[in-house]
Amino acid sequence: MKSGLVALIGRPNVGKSTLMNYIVGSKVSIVTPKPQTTRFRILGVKNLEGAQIVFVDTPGVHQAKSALNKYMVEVAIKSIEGVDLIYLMVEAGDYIGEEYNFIFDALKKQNVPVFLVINKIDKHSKEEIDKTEEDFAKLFEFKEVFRISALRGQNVDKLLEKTIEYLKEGPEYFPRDVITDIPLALAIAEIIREKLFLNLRKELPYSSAVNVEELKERENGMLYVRAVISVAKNSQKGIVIGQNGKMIKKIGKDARMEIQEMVKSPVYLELFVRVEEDWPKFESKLKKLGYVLPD
Ligand SMILES: Nc1nc2c(ncn2[C@@H]2O[C@H](COP(=O)(O)OP(=O)(O)OP(=O)(O)O)[C@@H](O)[C@H]2O)c(=O)[nH]1
Ligand SMILES: [Mg+2]
Repeated sequence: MKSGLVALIGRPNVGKSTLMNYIVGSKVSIVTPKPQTTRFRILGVKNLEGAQIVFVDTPGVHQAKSALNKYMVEVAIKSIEGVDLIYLMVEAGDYIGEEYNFIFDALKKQNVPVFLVINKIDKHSKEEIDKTEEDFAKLFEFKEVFRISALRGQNVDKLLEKTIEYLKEGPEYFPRDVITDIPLALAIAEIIREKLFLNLRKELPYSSAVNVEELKERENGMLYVRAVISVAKNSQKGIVIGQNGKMIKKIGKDARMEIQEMVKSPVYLELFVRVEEDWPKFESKLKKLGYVLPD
């Protein structure tokens, strides 16, 4: 039996969560076209014959200013501590910004193999991909390099095969029927947050947090969910609710459909919008909204 932890790290939007979901075969981490979607460390378990790989999805590393952004980067950096293997994921054709100094410093501190995983090859030219590989290879000693499309699953089998080769003998960390470590309330809150990201524009997704405050199975088999969307400004509250409640209804419906699919029972979802003045700027408010560093 081989087992180990494999962390995915990289800039926002490169496709870390997409890759983890593809490998695990289930949507354990939310995905949107907007950068900075993931805010937590989320585990995804892949069971294979004779091996168990525990993937660690992380928030995108970026140049952070607000307390929320700093928290996200800290989660990412902290999440690679103690893992057995790291994938540095990049998008083909991406520029190498200053945040890479930070990423490479963190990688060097961990004395574990690092794979360069060049993603989104389905939408970039061979020249771009070659150039990306060449540029990154100058900056760090990667053990292996892969060119993949997480969206289409291209070359992911090869990546997995090599990953297993690098893992050591070890126990199963999770029972075979477990695919993630996040509790149901958080999984539901994340689905709602995904719908906020997909339906809202500009700074709104970045000013929203979601907390499930009540989760109860009713006698008729229906799951009752009460969730609070926290926004940073009074003016944002109106936008999230929308004219005649149109926006919040749409978000609620989108979320409810997906939650129902996940829990396989009817769901009654009640959404409330609360103003937590400028919450992304304050550490104390982050904690209150559940943004606590993993241990
Ligand atoms: N064309 C293409 N798009 C991809 C691929 N992988 C991911 N995407 C898209 O890229 C966007 C971002 O994907 P995510 O998986 O959320 O990226 P992430 O790295 O987890 O982003 P953060 O959580 O913000 O750090 C989504 O719209 C995905 O559908 C790929 O291989 N090809
Ligand atoms: Mg993500």
